[in-house]
Amino acid sequence: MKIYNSQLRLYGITDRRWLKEKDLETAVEKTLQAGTTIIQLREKELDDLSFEQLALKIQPVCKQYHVPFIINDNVDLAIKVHADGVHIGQDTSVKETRKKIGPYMILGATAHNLKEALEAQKEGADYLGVGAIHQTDTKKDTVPLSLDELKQISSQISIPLVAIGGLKKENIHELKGTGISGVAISSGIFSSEHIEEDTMALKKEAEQIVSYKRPTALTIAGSDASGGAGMQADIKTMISNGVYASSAITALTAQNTTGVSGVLEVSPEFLALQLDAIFTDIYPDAVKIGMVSSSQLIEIIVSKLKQYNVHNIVVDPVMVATSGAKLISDEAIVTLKEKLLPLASVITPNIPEAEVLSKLTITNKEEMIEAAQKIYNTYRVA
Ligand code: 3NM
Repeated sequence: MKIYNSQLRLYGITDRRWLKEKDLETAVEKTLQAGTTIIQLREKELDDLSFEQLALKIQPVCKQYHVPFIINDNVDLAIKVHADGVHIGQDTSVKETRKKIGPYMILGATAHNLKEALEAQKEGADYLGVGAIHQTDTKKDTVPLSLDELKQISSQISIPLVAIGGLKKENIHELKGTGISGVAISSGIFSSEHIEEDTMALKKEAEQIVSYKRPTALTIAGSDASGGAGMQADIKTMISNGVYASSAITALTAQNTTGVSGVLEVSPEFLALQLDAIFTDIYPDAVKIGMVSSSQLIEIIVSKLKQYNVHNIVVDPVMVATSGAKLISDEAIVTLKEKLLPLASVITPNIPEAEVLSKLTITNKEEMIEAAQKIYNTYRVA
């Protein structure tokens, strides 16, 4: 994910027409200081050169506050200045823009109804601006959108949404329960005589109304008593990235940084029970599979992944602990290769594991690439 829900909480859209501050940089800095989470440079009256010059002034301010810097409409300029993203309206093709900017740049699109929202999502938008909630002087030709329509869009769209159009601290509360990730505001911020104070009030209101689904991930792995690897390390990683973590344990291990002193595997029946419990309740958006030491356990995992139609599967083919201990039987390596790896979207072997999987020796970067290609071709990553 290139943009988090929290980065869309208070989306500031520039407009120098109403500016009370001496210049836009000062205004942007003030609003960022007070909590705006993303900035879009939208200056409809400027020619291309002046827009570019302004972009080069505003971009470093956003960088300083670690806030995404988005260019309105001008895709070529966004690419040229290495903006974090570009936001386009209905007059620009999402599909063509995505092709142009590549997979990593943030792409926002405006949608005025469910049909446009579904189309933009399908064609590669990362988030949507949906409105107009209220009439506004900032944009004259808006299409009115009711709160019921906004709710309907958010219930059918999985990428994050921000509401837009005439939003102010006095009316943001109406948006509670609509499923949006944040509010996009231009005049409410940039026409203010007290940008910091007003930004703080807007942010407070925005925090009250957002509701979003936290991404969920499951780790199927061994327990590492010392917490440096295994499911404990996975859970820490998931939590620090804002992901809800669930876990199914394949084995208990007694280990620390110096070695593994014991392994107690769970029974296949008990692993199946854990997986049923997880998949029938808090369904994971992604699954990561780590240490699974026996064929029988791998067979259970494969059958449950198929039964519950699981996507976004990451397989870490754990074979040898960093401390040197062997963590999987030879028979299980065969089952892992034949049955589990072909289900994976991503495989993350370390170098010794990549050597086993590719049957190649890896001593440099070129050999790493060769091994990766061979593993990809051999196991036909989904
Ligand atoms: N797009 P303010 S409304 C840029 O409905 C824009 O597509 C809209 O500015 C749409 O916060 C809008 O000043 C203007 O109302 C938002």
